[in-house]
Amino acid sequence: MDLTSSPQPGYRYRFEAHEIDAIAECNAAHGFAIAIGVIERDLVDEMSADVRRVIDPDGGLGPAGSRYSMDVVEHAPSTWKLLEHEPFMRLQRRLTGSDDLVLHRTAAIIRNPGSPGMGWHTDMPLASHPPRTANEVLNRGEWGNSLWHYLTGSHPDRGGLAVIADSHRADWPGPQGFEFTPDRQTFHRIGATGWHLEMDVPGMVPLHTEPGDLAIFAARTYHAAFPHRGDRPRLSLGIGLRPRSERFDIPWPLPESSRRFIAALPERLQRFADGYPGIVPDWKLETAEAR
Ligand SMILES: O=C(O)CCC(=O)C(=O)O
Repeated sequence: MDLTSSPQPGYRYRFEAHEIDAIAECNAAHGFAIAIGVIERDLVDEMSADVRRVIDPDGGLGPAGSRYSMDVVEHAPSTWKLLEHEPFMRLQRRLTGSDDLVLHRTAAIIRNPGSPGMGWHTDMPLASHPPRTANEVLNRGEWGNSLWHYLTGSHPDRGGLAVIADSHRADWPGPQGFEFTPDRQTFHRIGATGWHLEMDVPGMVPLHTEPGDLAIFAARTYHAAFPHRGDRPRLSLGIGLRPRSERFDIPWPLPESSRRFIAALPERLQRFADGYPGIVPDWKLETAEAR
């Protein structure tokens, strides 16, 4: 199958940035949507420069390499502009159903040409109680929609994102012919093990976006990234907010970098940092309990 031309669902999932009700309804019904032209080119360029500076300051990430920042908002002042960017915040408010939002989780990724992509998974697997990892701590709420800026665009031949339509439902049975791992983080062909790395699974929708568009998917939606067969680094950036009304206990002391970020954030944006958890990526419940 030619995955770059792809099967398409029989409904519209690409919308102009102002069609916020349609975007929210598509995301609620099918677990994903694309918002076109949310961010202006100047801001895309500024955020791209910040992502490069934060993740790969000396350009040392080698061929086929991938690298993440798990706290990009703390180090990338251009991303603070999103907090007062009305088209972006209008979407965030509509998707979370709240007018009073707090910064929750941010990430950025650089994938170099030749990188193998990422297998199918959900960011919200079945969680243990109490949460045992930083991921389980942060990815717990139904409000946790992902809004990703693919700053260099999302294209199936250049490491772009794909989702599985309707996989956001708690009772989604998985693709036909596959079975879930015990925590449902991923699935594999019946009889196989590990993460399923091939992109071609029933319900797969490759997302085509241009710089300035947003790729949106719901908390449980299964997604994957294509291998990068292009010739330039792929940059992406996700900024997640949560409704302030969501009770949220932070099990780690606020990291020093988070404190510095909060101190540097302008007064008018301070409300977004009140309740920001930062992240301690290698936090583990068992280590915390043993202390
Ligand atoms: O690289 C991508 O576009 C996908 C990344 C991803 O799925 C993740 O970090 O959970």
